[in-house]
Amino acid sequence: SFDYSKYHTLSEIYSFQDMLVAENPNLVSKIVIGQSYEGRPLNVLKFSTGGTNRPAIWIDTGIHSREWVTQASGTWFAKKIVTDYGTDPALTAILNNMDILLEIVTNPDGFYYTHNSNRMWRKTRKPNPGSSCVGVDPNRNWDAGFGGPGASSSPCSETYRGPSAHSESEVKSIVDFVKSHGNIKAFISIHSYSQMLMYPYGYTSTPAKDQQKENLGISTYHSLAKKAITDLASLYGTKYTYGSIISTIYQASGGTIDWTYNQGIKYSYTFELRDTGFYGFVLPANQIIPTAKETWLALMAIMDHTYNNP
Ligand code: 0X9
Ligand code: ZN
Repeated sequence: SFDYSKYHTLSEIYSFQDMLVAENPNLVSKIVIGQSYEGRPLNVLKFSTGGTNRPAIWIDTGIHSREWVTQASGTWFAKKIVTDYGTDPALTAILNNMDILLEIVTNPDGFYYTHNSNRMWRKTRKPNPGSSCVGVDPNRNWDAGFGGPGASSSPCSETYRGPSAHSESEVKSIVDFVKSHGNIKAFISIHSYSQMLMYPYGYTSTPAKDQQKENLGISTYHSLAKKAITDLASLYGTKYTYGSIISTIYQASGGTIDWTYNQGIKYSYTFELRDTGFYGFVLPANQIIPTAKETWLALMAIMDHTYNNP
């Protein structure tokens, strides 16, 4: 009944999450990790076949609210996990040993605002004292090079870092969850657009330790990204570039995966999904399912590698 080929409102996605839990109680549960500035729940779907505090893979979509193909893909991933468990051997093996944690609407206040006021809203919706401009960039607010180049100190900027690291509830709730969980092995943060797959760092050009580690002459980090985008392209030929954030897109400080990597989560990756700018953030709905399907192949490559090389 849920139409994956259409964009959905916040309340429709909240209902979808509750329906998925209700229909698959032995596999899916909902964790509320906090609430947004405007008081909305920050929901994480937990896919688990049992155990206690199993090693986990984290996936988030929609931290930038206008990147609608990401939340739409997130709902498709949720359904795909439920469908493939027990039939796809690779996913089944992963879920028999690990949990998958999926936050589909990581910035619900912004997402609500994109539906009701301004389709191009990116930031949180917290007012900035002393300014008429609203919101903080939740991908500049993490305590990793916070305040450095590649973020703005101006509340009116689209890349405003905020008054302090983790000032945004939407960020702090994930920080607290990741720290208290303590067993997250892969952290994948999904944005759009640009068709890129990146790994740390964004705040510095100093290579991440795992980029330097050589394995038969090629860094595992780099070669896993290459495998993931090769698998992605195998479906429809969609071309991705890949590499560290700073060398692939631009310098960005206070970003999500730089923080998770510095917490010890080796498989920290970030995607920029379709397209390369023709439609940009306003990707037509007929590209949702193709985007989700091809991205799933890349996610499986990363998840399978994490499972086999924890
Ligand atoms: O500027 C950003 O935050 C990212 N691009 S976006 O168009 N999605 O806003 C690029 C920063 C690199 N880090 C991640 N993609 N997480
Ligand atoms: Zn983004």
